[in-house]
Amino acid sequence: MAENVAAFMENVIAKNPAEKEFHQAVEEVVESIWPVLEKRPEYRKAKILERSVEPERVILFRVPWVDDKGEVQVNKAFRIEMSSAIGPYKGGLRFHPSVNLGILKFLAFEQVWKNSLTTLPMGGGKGGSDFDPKGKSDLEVMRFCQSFMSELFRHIGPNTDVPAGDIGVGGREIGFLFGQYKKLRNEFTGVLTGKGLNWGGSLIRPEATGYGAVYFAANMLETRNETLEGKTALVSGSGNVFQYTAEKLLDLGGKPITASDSSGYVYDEAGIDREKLAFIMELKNVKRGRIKEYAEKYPSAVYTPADPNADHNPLWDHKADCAFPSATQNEINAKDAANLLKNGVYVVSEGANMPTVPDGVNQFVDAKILYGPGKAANAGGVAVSGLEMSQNSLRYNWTREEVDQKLFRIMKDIHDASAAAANEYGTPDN
Ligand code: NDP
Ligand code: 2IT
Repeated sequence: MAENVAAFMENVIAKNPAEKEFHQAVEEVVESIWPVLEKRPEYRKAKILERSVEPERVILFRVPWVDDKGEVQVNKAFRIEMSSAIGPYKGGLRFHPSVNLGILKFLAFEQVWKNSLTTLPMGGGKGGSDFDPKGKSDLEVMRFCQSFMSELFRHIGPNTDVPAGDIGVGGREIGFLFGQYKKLRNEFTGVLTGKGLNWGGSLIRPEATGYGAVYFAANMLETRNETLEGKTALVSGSGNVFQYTAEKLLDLGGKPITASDSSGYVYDEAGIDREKLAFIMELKNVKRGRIKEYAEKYPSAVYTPADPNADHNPLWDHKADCAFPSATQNEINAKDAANLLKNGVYVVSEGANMPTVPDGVNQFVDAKILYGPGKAANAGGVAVSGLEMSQNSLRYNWTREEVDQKLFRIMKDIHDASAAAANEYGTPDN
């Protein structure tokens, strides 16, 4: 049995070569829970940690589909069923060309811990494909989703495994997937979350991850008797998590000043107000355009194209109070973290999964800023997915206010439980 974190990680790396994001996610968790294991030898004896890094099941399948030119395309697809210890496997689907086994295993592993933090009865899983929805027509996306579900349907179910959205999978994709599942099984059931309202979806699910990340930041600020009123925020991404982070920041008197996509970012010193946010929502959700168009529409904004050879991301190099990384993993490197601290940022609430490299996390912790790691700060999305499952089981719909209040309460409880654990294990204020 491994005697320490380094020995445990050596084994994980040897058994799972070439899965660097998975190694990173596991090491972060193992480091932070090692003090608990030292106090609870029965967990070590039962090899809880060793079990937690091996998925219960991995499904790997091909997705053939026909593009608009009549050509056959073939994609790789996966579902990682990581843990069903406390409920059905639960977690999103990611459609992005970078998707591979290691990335989905990191996400599935993190999902297990995140889902347990919500206190709702959900195990953990993640899936997806290297399919790139960008530039595809609605009909191409539909044909891909139907073919994807033609295999996945036999592995999932409302009491077995309940997928949802993630990068590249939003309401449109969930609709196509749900329709195909319903057809193949002849069953109208809560097998996916993030569904449209007419198909058993929950109010506030689209908003939940972004709202939750902002509620988590507000909870952290409250420990210093502060609020988000008047605070400026660097926010990355321009998809689901970005949009509702920006909306809730505006609700609470904050001022988002950046937005990005994989091509570049915009800096708008005047602030992204409600009208500008509505423009981004239309641009990204309907027109499926690029964030550059924001700077063409609003002269107060400056657009900077992404430079793949740069050693840092200039989005994180502006004066601000808060940062909400909401795009993807490892988007804040060590230099970015140093820039954030240099520019006065003292609240970091992670909407994305694992957006900060380990060196960056250490810098935040050492600087004693208010830092909310993804598994806690972005649990609002899956929490409302859990509430969508409850409503589906009840065959009943709660109001916006009811769901929002439950989300607010869950985020506060996660914050308070994390703070209490930090106190108990000798790192108060962490
Ligand atoms: P979306 O697909 O809606 O938006 C993703 C945004 O991030 C887009 O602006 C996209 O730009 C940008 N992005 C994606 N990949 C990269 C990359 N490699 N480099 C630079 N920019 C990139 O996804 P979500 O908003 O749903 O997800 C964002 C993050 O939040 C992810 O880390 C996801 O795992 C996490 N998350 C999502 C939850 C949810 O409920 N949706 C819940 C919890 C966490 P482009 O369009 O150019 O690719
Ligand atoms: O990373 C995540 O928590 C999500 N993409 C949401 C998962 C879910 O099942 O709602």
